[in-house]
Amino acid sequence: YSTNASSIEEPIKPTFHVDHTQLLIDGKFVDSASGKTFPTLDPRNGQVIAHVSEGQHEDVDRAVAAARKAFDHGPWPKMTAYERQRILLRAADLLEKHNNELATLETWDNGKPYEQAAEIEVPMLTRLIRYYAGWADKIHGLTVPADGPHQVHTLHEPIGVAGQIIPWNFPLLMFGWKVGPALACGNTIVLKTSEQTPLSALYAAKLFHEAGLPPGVLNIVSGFGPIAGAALASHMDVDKIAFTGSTATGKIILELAAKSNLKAATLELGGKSPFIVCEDADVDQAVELAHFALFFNQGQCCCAGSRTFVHESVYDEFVEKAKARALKRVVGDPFKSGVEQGPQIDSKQFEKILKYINSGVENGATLEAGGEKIGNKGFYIQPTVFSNVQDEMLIAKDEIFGPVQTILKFKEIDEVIRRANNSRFGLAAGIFTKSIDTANTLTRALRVGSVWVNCYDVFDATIPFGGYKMSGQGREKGEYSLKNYLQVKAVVTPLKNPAW
Ligand code: TXE
Repeated sequence: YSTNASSIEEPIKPTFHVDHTQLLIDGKFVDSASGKTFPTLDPRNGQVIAHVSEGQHEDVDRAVAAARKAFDHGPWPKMTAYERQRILLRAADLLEKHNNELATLETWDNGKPYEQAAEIEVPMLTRLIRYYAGWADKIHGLTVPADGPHQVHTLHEPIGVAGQIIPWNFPLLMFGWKVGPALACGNTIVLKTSEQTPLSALYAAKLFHEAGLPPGVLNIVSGFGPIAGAALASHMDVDKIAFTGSTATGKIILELAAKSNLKAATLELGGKSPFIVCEDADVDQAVELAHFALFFNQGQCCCAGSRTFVHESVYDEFVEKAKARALKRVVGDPFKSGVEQGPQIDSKQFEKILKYINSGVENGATLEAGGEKIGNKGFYIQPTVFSNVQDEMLIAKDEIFGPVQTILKFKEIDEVIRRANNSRFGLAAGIFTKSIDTANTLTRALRVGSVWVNCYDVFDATIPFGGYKMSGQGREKGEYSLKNYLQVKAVVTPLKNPAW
């Protein structure tokens, strides 16, 4: 790997003052009922960025009560769709205006390259909010041609109070994927951020209020999963819960939803996505794309292309070039221009990844590049490449969620279909081929929610995203996500004169 060691030893200090650290309830920043706070840490050196109010049961109750009131008494769900749309468009304008502040918070709290946050992720959030603003006045029901003398139509109504729990890998984008469709449909929200990255969503939510969002419509509770998250998922006054995170926690969420009030649930969970390089592939391009598919965002992507299947005819060349590319990856302070990879989010993830790397070595995979931590400060890990990986190794089965590429060899298309599908996950897949027939065959055979052919991680606001199998339930983004936040009411009236 290529690194600027001094940039890791002496992190750049952001010239930005963190102002919003309290809970956002009923349109106001407030302390938690207990007065407790928790530190949010800079992954570059483990130092405290800010102390953030810690929401617990009582705070979740307060936030849900505010959201309930804002839903039941309005004005939000009762406004015209056009008024809601205008507020969302104004919010998007403010997100755009404060692009760099949002990106600074994102990089500081999460460790991702600033250029990635400022040039890709915050603009994607803005675009996404505009996309959902566009939907606000295009949500409508159907006229139904029922048998008998009845006039039948459906109303598409907001579900009510939506509980939303998000992870730390894309704090702002996950915030957008959740609040965009929920607000467009007229719901009110209590959103719990991840305890690792509470800062950027507080700032973004403040901008929504500046844009004219009425109090109580969007409440943000920072806090820990088993306390604040569990209180939200099991709350009797929450009508819907949306979750992104690990498969293990997803199971808990579903259980809490069922045991409380059977609230509707959508889940976006882990993955172990295959990236399949066929024999006709341009190896240089395939190497670059496979590298991006795995290493993007420090490897902390639910849809990371984390099983790189390469056809035997190009395998050796691919491994050599993948290794060379990983060795060239620029690791360093994410605030520094040109840096491709920053630190992992925290010590827990850092240790987990190093353990998987050890298991790969112990199980006999060939360590081609990396394998070690970098420096003594923060949570930096060398871009790591394993070849000769076998399907039954842990590194080929579990979600590592770090910069560790595992390269497997295949011979036949039928064989790679079987092996790619032999996973409890089914989130995404990449296919790299020049043959339309191979692409079509693989596209239809793979049991996953997204297939990227000769591309990867294309995350336009319009494209639905979600998992098969244990990668989740439901779809986010695009028109499909509206369904998560709408009830359908059938209205039947007798026809006085059926002849007409
Ligand atoms: O996830 P958790 P963690 C995967 C990835 C990673 C692993 C663990 O493999 O290594 O999960 O990460 C909240 N009730 N992904 O521990 O626990 C928590 O506060 C209610 C994949 O960070 O799933 C946070 O807000 N909520 C993933 C959110 O759940 C609970 C992104 C996610 O945390 C809770 C992140 C509980 N009992 C990790 N326990 C993806 N799909 O993109 C925790 N939470």
